[in-house]
Amino acid sequence: MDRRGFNRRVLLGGAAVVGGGVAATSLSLAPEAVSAEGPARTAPAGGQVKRIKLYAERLAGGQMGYGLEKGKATIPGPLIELNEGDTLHIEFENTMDVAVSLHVHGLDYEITSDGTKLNKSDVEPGGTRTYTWRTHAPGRRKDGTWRAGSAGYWHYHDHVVGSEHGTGGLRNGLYGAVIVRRKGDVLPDRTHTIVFNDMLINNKPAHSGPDFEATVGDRVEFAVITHGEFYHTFHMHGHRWADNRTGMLTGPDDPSQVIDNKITGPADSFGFQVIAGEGVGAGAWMYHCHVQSHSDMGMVGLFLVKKPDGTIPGYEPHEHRTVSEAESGHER
Ligand SMILES: [Cu+2]
Repeated sequence: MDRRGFNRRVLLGGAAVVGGGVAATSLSLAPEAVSAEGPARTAPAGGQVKRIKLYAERLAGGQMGYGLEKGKATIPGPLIELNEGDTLHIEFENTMDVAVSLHVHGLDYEITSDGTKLNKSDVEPGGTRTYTWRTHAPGRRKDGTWRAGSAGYWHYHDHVVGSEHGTGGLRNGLYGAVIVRRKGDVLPDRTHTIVFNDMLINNKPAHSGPDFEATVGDRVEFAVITHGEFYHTFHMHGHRWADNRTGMLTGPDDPSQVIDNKITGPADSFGFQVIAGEGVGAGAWMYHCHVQSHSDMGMVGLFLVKKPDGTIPGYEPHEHRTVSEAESGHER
């Protein structure tokens, strides 16, 4: 089923009538006004045991990546999505000529899945190891205090290449996003991972994106991670989000601040969803680090929001900039 088509409602003036009531619309204000109405798909309860294979591989130019299949490693590595209560067994194979590991933030794991030399949980060249990550829903402890659930925008990375902290592995591209959802969390149409890694984004050359495509009305999720030596400020043009766990307001009384710029330092991660072009229409919307010298040095990419006919007003791709990130988006 084309879920994007299902979720996308482009209303050409006039209020929509949904379920017998008049939809809350500012929809008729502009010809391209959009809404994310219609039943949003939501995350189910967790509790499943899932298994994947993951490979660490050398890539061209001295880079390294994680991949779900041999020969298909990417930077960032594959997006891993879980629901609170799920357990994930990762059969991890090291195809490289140096030891490597898998270390995750935010999830539950025993010390044997730490992914460090300290705990002898790394993987020698040619070796395999199963890492197990667990997640849990929030709940009350016996002592009456509240235990947070696992839901959030997290990430995984190598912890042994180059140094006992994986400094070389991180620099070379051994990182990826993990999203743990809570039952009822709204699911996006597509997810993109953006990693500010030193002065690069997703280890791409400066001034070369990555760019991400969407059509007006798509519900697009971004998982934003930072690695390396510097702090950055993530800014996206024309779109905003809530500074909370999901990046979305839970209702009119949600006190979360709505922002379009967020400071982020090494190993931080956050995420949010936007309705592409909501209230602003199609366009080549920049996202970039807002530390001025960093943006000037090329920490910038484009959120290419197309009209339903596929065009982007006012946008002419530069020769050096190709729309190439569709394949890295995690489509539902
Ligand atoms: Cu920066």
